[in-house]
Amino acid sequence: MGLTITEKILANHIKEGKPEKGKEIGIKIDQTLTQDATGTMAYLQFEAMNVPKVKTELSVSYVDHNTVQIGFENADDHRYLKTIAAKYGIMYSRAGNGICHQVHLERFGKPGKTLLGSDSHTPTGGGIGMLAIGAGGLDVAVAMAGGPFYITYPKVIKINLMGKLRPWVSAKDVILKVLEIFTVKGNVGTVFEYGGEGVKTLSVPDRATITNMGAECGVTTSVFPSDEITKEFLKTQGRESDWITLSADEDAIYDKIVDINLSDLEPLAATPHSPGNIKKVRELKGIDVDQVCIGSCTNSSYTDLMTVAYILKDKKTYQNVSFVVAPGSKQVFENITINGGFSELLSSGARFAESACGFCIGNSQSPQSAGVSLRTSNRNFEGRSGTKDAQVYLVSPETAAAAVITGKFTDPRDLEKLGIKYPKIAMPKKFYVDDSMFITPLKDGKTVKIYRGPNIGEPPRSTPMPELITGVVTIKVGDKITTDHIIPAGARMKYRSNVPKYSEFVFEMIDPKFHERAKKIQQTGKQNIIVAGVSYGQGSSREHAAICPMYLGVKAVIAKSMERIHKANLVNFGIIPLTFKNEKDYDMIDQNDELEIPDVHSFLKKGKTMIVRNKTKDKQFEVTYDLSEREKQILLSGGTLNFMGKKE
Ligand code: MIC
Ligand code: SF4
Repeated sequence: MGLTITEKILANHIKEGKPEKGKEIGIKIDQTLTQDATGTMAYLQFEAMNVPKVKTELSVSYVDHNTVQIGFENADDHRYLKTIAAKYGIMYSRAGNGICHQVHLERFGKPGKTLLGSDSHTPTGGGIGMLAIGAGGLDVAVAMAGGPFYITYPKVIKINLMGKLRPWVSAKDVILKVLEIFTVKGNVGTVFEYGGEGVKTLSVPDRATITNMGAECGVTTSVFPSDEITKEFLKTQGRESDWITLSADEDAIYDKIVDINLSDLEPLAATPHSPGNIKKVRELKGIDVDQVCIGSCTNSSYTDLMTVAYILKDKKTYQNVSFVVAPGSKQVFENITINGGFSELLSSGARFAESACGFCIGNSQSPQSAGVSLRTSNRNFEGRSGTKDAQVYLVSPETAAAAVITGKFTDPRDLEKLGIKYPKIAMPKKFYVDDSMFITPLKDGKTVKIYRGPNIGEPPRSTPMPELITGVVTIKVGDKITTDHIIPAGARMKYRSNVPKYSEFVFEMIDPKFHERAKKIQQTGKQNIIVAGVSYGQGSSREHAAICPMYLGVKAVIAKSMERIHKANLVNFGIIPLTFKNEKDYDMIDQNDELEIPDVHSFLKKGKTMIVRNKTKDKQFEVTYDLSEREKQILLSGGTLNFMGKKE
């Protein structure tokens, strides 16, 4: 029987468990990446594991999220990360070198390898044929210490690409189409594997744009074959020797095959406030635009920026538009400069931001009140831009460029009427490469002294799971609550290394009083319980969406359904993830209801369901849990760090 690409890579990496769909397996991780916002906590946890050096083939620590440096916190964290990297054998990518996913694709991604990253967009690496997965920082720390990474053996859906994109339609439109088909929920435990003739028409940056935003569908990862195009890309980076050929067997069996004809696609946009709200750009025609931001790990490559530069050649930014460009990496920045793109963009009126996450995470360039912002990034959750009532649309670089010229939502194909031809940008034969912003770790880092600024605290630990959870529903939220809702990034992100301070902002956007209420309940000795609708914990891998609630005494989340990374993070920090057996029971719970979950240990050991008593309503209902034996043990021990301590 033939194998899919996913099955081939997994077969080479499986360490525990059997390749049976839906069952937990442990895989060997070849490479890891962290970024600073999740990395500080990940390395604090790694330190607690007492391992002298990372055990992976390659681990890279990127600084790209918290680079605004208002106050001492960011810079102190950077210095901590730098000393950790030197001591433990980790490659350090300094602030200014670029966004982790873009840089990793350029300099380190290798087809056929596994990559685990403490960032949900790690699947960007799937564009080069890696099995690249996003996870919480603690899971990445475990992988750096040589432990396996656990996933559910996935279903594999083939996305069969046919035809060829027409001018003005690009990779972003392909992934927006995928989002229209699969939506942002219900895809947990699945890998999207791209195949078909159309694959040959897409460059590695195109493919990476597509795999990057697979994260928005909630899949485990997305992967493209490694072919001649992959080889060409590696050549441009002087890394041809990293190439291997990798494709699915002709007779590979997929759980489902979905056809997309690239020739039929047209410019699309994700409308506020979800990457899954897809509309055709022509349906949005004429909406006034206040801001256009080009960049982020989704669309900040050389070809993206050069395309925009050529569209804007001799044009000026419309006077009501603020036009921001953040090249994805120093390499992109340098190469668009060498090839004239930088000066074109500058002369058109672009405001250049540093090669970092910046606007995408809302720690700069927040739009005006109720402003319409067109962005080439991947998430448009409410408030993520830093302006709660901003209307953020996700679009291709071509659609973004059209709005820069006209000041309105414009189908980029209409630019032809203005005499603008579609620029087909080729990649240079060889990129100008300067790796001086990396710091290679010392061979022996034993004597390196770790720097810890005042912002860095001890990583908090959870407590063992009680036999009886006596709790209060501290908050009841609706469907599709993202980790941005649970714990905001943006201006608050600088407190990532300081959990007591950061915890003050849990659910800030939905209910700023949550923190006070949770603290009060915690002081009475009761547990806090979160009740939620479908797809709870969408979006980022940020484990603070579990750590901070844990710190405030949350012991259980009861939801209609939950997203993969967030669920794993809850387990890692000793919070039990439960789902309603009967979704209707959600309706009979209110905030402040007193709940009791008895016999937790015996239920966890025996069965698949638990009873929850609603003391306030004098009713009871059943909840289920989908937890492996390992996860149950972790919960009983009070989180992964306690569990690992016990095993030793
Ligand atoms: C994001 O895009 O939401 C982030 C910020 O990159 C997060 C990581 C974080 O919160 O630090 C992610 O995608 O995992
Ligand atoms: Fe950075 Fe945005 Fe990419 Fe997250 S999605 S890694 S914040 S650029």
